[in-house]
Amino acid sequence: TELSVFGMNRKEMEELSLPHKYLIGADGLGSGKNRSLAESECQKILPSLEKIITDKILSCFIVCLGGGTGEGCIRGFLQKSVDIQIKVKLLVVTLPHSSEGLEKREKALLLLDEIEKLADGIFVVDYDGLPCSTISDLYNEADRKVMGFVGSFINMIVKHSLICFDFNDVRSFLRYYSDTKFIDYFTLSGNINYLDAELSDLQKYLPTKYHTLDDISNLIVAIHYNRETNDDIVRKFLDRIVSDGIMKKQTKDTQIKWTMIHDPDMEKNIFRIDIFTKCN
Ligand SMILES: Nc1nc2c(ncn2[C@@H]2O[C@H](COP(=O)(O)OP(=O)(O)OP(=O)(O)O)[C@@H](O)[C@H]2O)c(=O)[nH]1
Ligand SMILES: [Mg+2]
Repeated sequence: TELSVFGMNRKEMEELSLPHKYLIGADGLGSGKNRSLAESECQKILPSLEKIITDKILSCFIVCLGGGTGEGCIRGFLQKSVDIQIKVKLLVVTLPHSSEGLEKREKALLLLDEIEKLADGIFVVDYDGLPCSTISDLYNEADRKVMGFVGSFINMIVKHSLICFDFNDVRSFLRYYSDTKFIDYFTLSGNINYLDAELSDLQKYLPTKYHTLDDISNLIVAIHYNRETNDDIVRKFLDRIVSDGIMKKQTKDTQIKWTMIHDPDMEKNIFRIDIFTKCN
């Protein structure tokens, strides 16, 4: 995997200790909150983007909507990846908080609507839905959510999985049996007893604002654990949580895929369950 960052503000970019940084625009002074300036400057960086993504099977674009640079560039970036036929184009966006201005939010939602068709899967972090009392708490929580989702989704593809689960499973999760491109995600970790109790009420974790358990078309369950975990415990986990727990709760039309991933940094006998869903 490779992480690249694009921006128009030289000072902000200098603060990032990352190897692959691309400055958009000649002066490095930012967009001046001007989306159309960013849009035209963005055209000049597209050859660099093409070089980065051209041999990749998946491209994930992360953008905070609400300002000039991100909003001005995201359409051009996605269009380029459509043009060069990237197999999976994932889009992660944050939506500005109402307190930043209702007009800003409206503009961001409108843009999201317009670029939806260019992506294969979309994960949204809506700042209005985060229970935080200060802006810096909000940004930290949003950062955590973005990193959690992206880390978990990409790991599913790049890490060796113990069950026959591969890139095409992810692709079919994104493409089929669903009318929407929007992905929901939640994660839980703990020992068997904790997970057993929590998962008895799956509904509690699914954002009911968007859907209920009945209209879920598609579900991926990624289980992370340390393979040093006692075999009996793994067996008990699979019987109780996977066979009886999660699987039994799906409706008959739900497509479910699951995978198990070894994580040497995890404590023994602890499991982490990441659940990705899409709805009808
Ligand atoms: N998670 C997170 N979100 C941020 C942070 N800073 C800003 N945001 C959000 O990102 C949105 C866009 O940031 P801006 O700086 O306005 O936009 P930009 O894309 O950098 O473009 P410019 O207008 O050129 O600065 C804001 O409206 C905030 O909602 C941060 O540090 N963390
Ligand atoms: Mg900015």
